Amino acid sequence: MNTGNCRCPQFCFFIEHTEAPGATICHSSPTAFYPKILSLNKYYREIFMNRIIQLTLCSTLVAGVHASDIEEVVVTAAREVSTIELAETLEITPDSAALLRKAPGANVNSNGPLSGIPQYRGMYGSRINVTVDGSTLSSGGPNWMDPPLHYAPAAQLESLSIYRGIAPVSAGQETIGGAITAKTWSGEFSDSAQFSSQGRIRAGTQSVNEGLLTSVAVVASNKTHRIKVAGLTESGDDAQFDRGDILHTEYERDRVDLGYGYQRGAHSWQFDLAHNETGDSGNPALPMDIEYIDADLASLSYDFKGEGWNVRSKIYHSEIDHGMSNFHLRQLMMGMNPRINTATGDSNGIKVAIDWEDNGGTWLAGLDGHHETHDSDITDRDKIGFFAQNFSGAEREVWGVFLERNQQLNSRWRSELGLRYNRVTMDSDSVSFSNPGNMMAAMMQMRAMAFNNSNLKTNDNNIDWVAKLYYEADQATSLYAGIARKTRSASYQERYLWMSMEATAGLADGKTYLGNLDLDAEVAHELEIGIDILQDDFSFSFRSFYKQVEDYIQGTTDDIPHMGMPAMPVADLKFNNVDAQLYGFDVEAHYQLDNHWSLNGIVNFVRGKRDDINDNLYRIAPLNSTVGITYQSNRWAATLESVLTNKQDQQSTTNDEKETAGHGLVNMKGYWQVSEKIRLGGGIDNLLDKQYSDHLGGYNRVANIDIDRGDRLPGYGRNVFARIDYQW
Ligand SMILES: [Cu+2]
Repeated sequence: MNTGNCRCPQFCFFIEHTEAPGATICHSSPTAFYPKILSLNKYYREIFMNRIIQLTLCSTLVAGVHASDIEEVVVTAAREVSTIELAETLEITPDSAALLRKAPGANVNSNGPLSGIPQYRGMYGSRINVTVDGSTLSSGGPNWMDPPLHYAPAAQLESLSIYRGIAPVSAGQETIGGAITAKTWSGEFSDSAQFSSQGRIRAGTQSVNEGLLTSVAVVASNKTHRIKVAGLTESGDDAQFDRGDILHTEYERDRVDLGYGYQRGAHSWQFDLAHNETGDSGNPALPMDIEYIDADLASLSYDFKGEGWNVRSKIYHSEIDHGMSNFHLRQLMMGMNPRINTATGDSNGIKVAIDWEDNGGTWLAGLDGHHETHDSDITDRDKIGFFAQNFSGAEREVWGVFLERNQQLNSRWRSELGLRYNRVTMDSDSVSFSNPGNMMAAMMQMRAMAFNNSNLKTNDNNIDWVAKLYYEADQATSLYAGIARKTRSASYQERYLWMSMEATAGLADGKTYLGNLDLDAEVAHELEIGIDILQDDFSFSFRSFYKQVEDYIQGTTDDIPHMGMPAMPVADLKFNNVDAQLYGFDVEAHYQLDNHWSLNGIVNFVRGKRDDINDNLYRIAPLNSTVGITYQSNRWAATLESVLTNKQDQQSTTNDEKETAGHGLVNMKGYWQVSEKIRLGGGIDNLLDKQYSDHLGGYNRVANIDIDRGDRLPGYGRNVFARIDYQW
């Protein structure tokens, strides 16, 4: 093996003393390790990443390294981040959130094919901080038909990472439920003044919904400039299951991206533009379907690498226009009015972080600001005079400052300490309602007036802190313990939903909700312990957590105004502060049987319940496991996978949640590396065409002879997929 001019002796030692195929280059800069390791097979990469923990400080101190690169390398090493490398996936799923099931503790609340909402250890939605290339995106739709990962199509990603357990305070502003970072593939600067090109072309198809995917990304770069052009088009028909079609799960999305990077000396700049057009796409678990989502995204970042200190900064902007209806895809339900909801969501943000090092470790200090504004208007196809302002100029602004310290206490002990302060300011414009000739109109107008006359502006001052300790017991074993306080202020839906609606950021429980101007911020205290074992042919990583949440925001039947009689409340639920706790564990293990055969497994368990009353939390993933056996040869590999999901009978009574039966699925997939540049991949999901329902998949809201309304939506039937990747 070529160990190049590696400056870190331990690293060279590792490379020289393993037979890791593909580990041919050791760069002088530790930042360059990361891309190179991708060429290793997964097993060796795991070992590699774990070994890096031993040279954490070594790599930190050897060269001026990017804070985030270090963080990524180091935390992966410590099993603090689960990273899914998209180049290694074989699926053609349009929904990046669905890929999260590969990471321990993670799952997805699925409301439609492009609308997956990440769930991590029982928390989801705005409780999880999602960034795409460092930008925080606020969904445009009040029901999160476009969750933040909607703007990170799987085919364009380089990696999707989720912080394991307690996220560092630097990972995002509000990380009470965790933090996810999606990274788009952007190519590399080269070493010479000559321009050369790199590219990734991917085409795929699948049988379950006649899904098609074409994605092209081309980069021209030299050592100073890097220009990227990328395009994506994907579509699918309604998906099938054992007994028929799942109406409406069709989708279509097109996207173009332009990027320009410039680096000179210690300075680097990156400017990115993206335009996303999502067309007719179903959301069978929600009351409406997507007609369009037009989004423009822009960001500019500037980084400086100094001697022993670095600066990273970014500004970003996004504008989202979204239209949906309850009649253009699905059949209008009897007795319902044909309604059109148009919504806009704009967000702006800034992030600045400085890191520097001293003898004992690194400091990271930062400032971030994020501002979002939302409008949502409802009109009627057949009635010109009908107009309801669901949200009007609903604003949410968060300013945060943080300080983080990573310290090597001695050869065995390492710590991470973090402190963050967030100030959350929210406000809303006045709302209006008109429905000429309708009996209820006067009452609605009175409620709009009462809302407008309320004090709509609120402030929260939130403090987060994190303390983690790692102990390396021996060469192969390390122990971990962490405690944290994390906060989250109410979303604009939870606060400003003045008219009773299902606009709940995708809860999909079929309930109408009212917002609450008096909501306090959620405060979670969490304790987490873990053990990581890493031997040459065996790795095992276990985490157990307990989280107590004060003022958890949950819909309850308290304080709902009624229409003259208590038996006639104006909404099913109103957002209120309650108390909750979540606890559980997740495990990831790998066993290399010999040079070719390996076993991989994940087990996830979480329990979520109310503390103030005897009830469970809503939409919590049941106990589940994924076990795969892989045969890996030089040019091809094949995996057979079993996914077992337990029943969920600890469901929320408050949300009238239905229990779900357990099920088992068998999947298989594989690839053939035809040449250095061409790879063919494919597989069959749900090989046995089993009929099942995912507890996180919601209930059918669409007229469909194959599925009753109100029944749990079935999972997709047998799906044969194939994909070709061309990379240079
Ligand atoms: Cu929508």
